[in-house]
Amino acid sequence: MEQTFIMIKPDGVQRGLVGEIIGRFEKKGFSLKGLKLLTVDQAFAEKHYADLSSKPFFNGLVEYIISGPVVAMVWEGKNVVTTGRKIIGATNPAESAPGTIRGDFAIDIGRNVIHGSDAVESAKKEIGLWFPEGVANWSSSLHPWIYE
Ligand code: RTP
Repeated sequence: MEQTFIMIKPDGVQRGLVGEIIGRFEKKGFSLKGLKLLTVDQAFAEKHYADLSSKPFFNGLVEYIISGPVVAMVWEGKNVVTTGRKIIGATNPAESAPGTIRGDFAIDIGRNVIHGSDAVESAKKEIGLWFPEGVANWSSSLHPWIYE
């Protein structure tokens, strides 16, 4: 089954949105496979966002991600990468639809509350980076009520 990496950014943690965000993924029917609260250092944040290192906002982005604890998660389910991005909403909250996490809880692109992997391959890479110890191996007993 497909997995994605989801991170509640420091602003999401500081604003008390952790329960709300976890609830949205849970209620959709996805399974939580990994979960931890941690503060990352500059080198780690730069590695996570390595693809964006040439962007003008890169330094500010790294500062933002290391500014406080984040919640790192692995969620599993059919099409969870694409559907997770839909639940999160467009990168710029000015364009995120109401009903999405960013559409409901964010205003500025540089404080957009949450990260989600953008493809299955990047999800694998990010899960390996954030969860080198591996993730839980369990299967929800609700599967027959969620999947046809
Ligand atoms: P994320 O990786 O956080 O899920 O976001 P994304 O794929 O939707 O967007 P991406 O282009 O990968 O950008 C990563 C994060 O960088 C910040 N950003 N700031 N100031 C700006 O123009 C700008 N553009 C992007 C955002 O926090 C974005 O989520």
